[in-house]
Amino acid sequence: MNKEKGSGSISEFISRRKFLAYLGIFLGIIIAGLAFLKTEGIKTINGFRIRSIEQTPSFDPETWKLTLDGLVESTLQISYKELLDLESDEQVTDFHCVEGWAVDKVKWKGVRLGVLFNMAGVKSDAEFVTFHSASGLYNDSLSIIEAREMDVLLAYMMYDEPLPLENGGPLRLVMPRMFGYKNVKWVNRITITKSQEIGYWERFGYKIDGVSYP
Ligand SMILES: Nc1nc2c(c(=O)[nH]1)N[C@H]1C(S)=C(S)[C@@H](COP(=O)(O)O)O[C@H]1N2
Ligand SMILES: [Mo]
Repeated sequence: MNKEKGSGSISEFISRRKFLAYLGIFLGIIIAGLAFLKTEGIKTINGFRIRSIEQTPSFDPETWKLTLDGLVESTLQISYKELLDLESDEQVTDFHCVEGWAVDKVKWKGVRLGVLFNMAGVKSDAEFVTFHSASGLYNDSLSIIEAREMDVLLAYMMYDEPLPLENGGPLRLVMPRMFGYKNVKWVNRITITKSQEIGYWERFGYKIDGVSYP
């Protein structure tokens, strides 16, 4: 009886030590994980997690150009200065990524697609529009009808400052109704097409409608 009681308290003592050791390891992993996320895992600017499959392209306002081509009456080449002189608009809209994070009430300023479409003259058989990143590696597309929705914007300002380069500066697409991946950063070429081009993430299974989950 005594023996049993004694070994019982010893094994209890050992398991408590084990328990504390496991707890220590567990807490260590959690703390290391949080520290990792804070330092290098996810970089955020204005609440945006920087999500880029490519390096941030360099930007020189003197040489930068936006091209609008494809099924248009006349191809457009717009300098950064000319872009800032176009009829502009402001809006406050939410931004959400398919991964589950969002930024509420982002203030944007930029140019409506309709302004550019009217300048270039969209041909009658045109139905879609592809937005290309300056890197040449990323793109995504909308129908012309979607691109003309009232809160779709080619943004060059965020919170009254020039759009930070990592957030797609000097120019990014803002399509609040659709997931982040539709909001192409570093747009420097917009091409009007008859059929819809499949975007970067859509080649990996994301939905082309930008609204349903992959
Ligand atoms: N050129 C380019 N645009 C892009 C991406 C990218 O990798 N390259 N990632 C997309 C994705 S998946 C998201 S969620 C948003 C993230 O925008 P942010 O980096 O400003 O937070 O940009 C989108 N636009
Ligand atoms: Mo995303």
